[in-house]
Amino acid sequence: MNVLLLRPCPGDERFGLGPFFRVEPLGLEYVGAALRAAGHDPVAADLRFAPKSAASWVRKTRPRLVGISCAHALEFDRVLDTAREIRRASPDVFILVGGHAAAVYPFPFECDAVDAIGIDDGEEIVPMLADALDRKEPLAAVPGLRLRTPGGWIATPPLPERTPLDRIPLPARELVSRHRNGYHCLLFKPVWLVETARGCPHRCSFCSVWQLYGRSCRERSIGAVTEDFATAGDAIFVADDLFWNNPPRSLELAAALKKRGIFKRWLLVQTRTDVIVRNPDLLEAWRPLAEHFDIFLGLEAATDDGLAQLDKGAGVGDSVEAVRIARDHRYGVNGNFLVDPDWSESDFHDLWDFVARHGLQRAGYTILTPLPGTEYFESVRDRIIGQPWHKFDMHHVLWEPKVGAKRFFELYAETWRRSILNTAGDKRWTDWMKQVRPAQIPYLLRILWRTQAMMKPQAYLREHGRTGN
Ligand code: B12
Repeated sequence: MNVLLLRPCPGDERFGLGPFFRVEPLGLEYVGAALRAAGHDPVAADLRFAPKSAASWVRKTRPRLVGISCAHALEFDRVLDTAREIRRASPDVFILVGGHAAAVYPFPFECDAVDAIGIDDGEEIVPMLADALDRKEPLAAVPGLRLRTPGGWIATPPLPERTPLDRIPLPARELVSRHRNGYHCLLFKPVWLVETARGCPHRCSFCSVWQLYGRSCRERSIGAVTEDFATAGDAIFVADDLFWNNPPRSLELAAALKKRGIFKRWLLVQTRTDVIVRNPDLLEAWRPLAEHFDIFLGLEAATDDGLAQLDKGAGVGDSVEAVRIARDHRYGVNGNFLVDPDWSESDFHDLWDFVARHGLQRAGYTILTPLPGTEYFESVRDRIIGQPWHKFDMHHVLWEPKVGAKRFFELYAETWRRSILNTAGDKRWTDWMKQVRPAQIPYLLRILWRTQAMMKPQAYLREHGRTGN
């Protein structure tokens, strides 16, 4: 069966660094590999690149099934627009929506433009759905779906067990290879996205990952990951929710990669502070695998109370020590703090002091946002009625901040001004220019130009007042 897999354009990317971290749709590549293994014929299109019209892809590929991916809640409206466009172009095609945000919170998609929503990983359910459509079998027997029926939306039975990641050992990267040069993370281009494990055992209140996967963690085999690293390019973003979660396995993986002669220009991984504090040997084992090695750390808060309120399960002592260990091992440390709309002025001052004291100018700041699929979302439901989905990007506030919108955005912009990205701060335009090759200057200028908006309270206030897209 011809199957069209679509990665839609996310829409509003006015804030944040989304456009500068454009990575391949790895989930669709695994789904595509699974469809191929089942004898189907998938085509994948990344609508962030031309041709951007979903309808033109439908006309070109004549699919019986279209799968649309939705990783982020901020994309809900765009995904629905894409589904409607396909419905108009080809009323009989079966339209399936899936991906993290759709699986964890499928309800916005329960409408006529969509036929089913995948509420689990796609490697098993998408080929089973394609088979059932092919054989005209009842779709209610296909597991892991919310399904539109003449009597309304129903849930099909769950998968008997979580899909083992080695069921599909390697993604079908060739499905989007025409876009490879468009995939980049800041100045690293092209970039490959690689997954070695999925899930997280912790229970941070703002995160929807553990809630979808029931705090489970699945790993790919060392052989599959080594092969993936060996065949991917020299700049890799590791998609794992929690890198180094299983220390013995991580050491084994580092040894296998070293044995295979793998050395990359750039690696980026995401992990927790307490994982680093408990396992400095892991940082030592992994560091020789890349020339530049960045760690993205969820620092989240500047006080133990702040961390406890987020159910982080680690303290600021861990943050400080993790940063020290990572720096000692020559890792680039990029952290993120969460700024709560319910903060008072003193909370901002605590954050600024912490950042200055520990030299954390490379950190970023996002607004604590109730993402659908979290208990936090359920607990503030009444405060966010009517908020458009594009505002769930962690750069908007969804209710009136405690100190008032105007003051909140002044303080938030002031927070960003303390970051390395502030070209009026310690690191000037000219200092940035000196660090890059001449050909990279126009792109760097675009990044810096865009990030300056994050330091202007008026820019946020304008957004705060907007209701439409
Ligand atoms: C890579 C990534 C990014 C990248 C790239 C995204 C992009 N725009 O290209 C970057 C760094 C830019 C990014 C940014 C952000 N991200 Co992000 N990101 C991820 C991450 C870590 C990995 C996704 C991935 O590729 N996983 C590996 C693949 C193999 O898995 P998968 O995509 O889930 O695919 C499987 C299933 O979902 C399913 N599936 C996928 N597609 C389809 C389609 C169909 C039809 C079906 C049936 C099934 C299906 O099958 C696949 C195979 O099993 C996820 C974490 C996660 N666990 O999802 C967060 C995550 C999706 N991001 C998140 C967030 C919050 C953000 C930001 C808002 C963060 C911020 N601070 O600004 C920004 C938004 C950027 C923007 N404007 O778009 C949240 C989303 C929560 C939510 N409910 O909305 C997540 C879940 C992280 C978290 N712990 O909370 N992100």
